[in-house]
Amino acid sequence: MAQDPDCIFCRIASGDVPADVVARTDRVVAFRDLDPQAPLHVLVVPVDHHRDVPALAAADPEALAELTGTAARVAAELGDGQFRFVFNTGAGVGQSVFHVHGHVLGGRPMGWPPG
Ligand code: IU
Repeated sequence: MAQDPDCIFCRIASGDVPADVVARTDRVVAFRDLDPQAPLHVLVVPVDHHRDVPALAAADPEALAELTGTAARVAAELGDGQFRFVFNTGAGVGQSVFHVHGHVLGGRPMGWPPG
């Protein structure tokens, strides 16, 4: 499905719902997370609707590559270029919005393993 009218990230990507957009290409949009967990916390999403990162990789690998490049560009332009890139995949590990989104996190030291 290209767009799901009931999906909040489809609506942000189309501009229907406002967000603090920091980067945009034809295929992907990056916007600041509403509940930031680090000084830099941006979500990078494809414009088209895919429920999670494996689905995006299978359907449109070029969009996944562009999403990754956009994450790196945002981290370089808004931070120091170092970033943690997280795709929660499944409700059991914390995915709450089922439109694939990569969390770009940076600007503070981070522990490992993640909680
Ligand atoms: P998760 O990996 O699916 O749990 O991440 C969803 C994120 O989307 C979470 O960090 C929310 O704060 C964020 N978010 C947002 O930035 N804007 C929104 O309108 C909604 C969620 I809904």
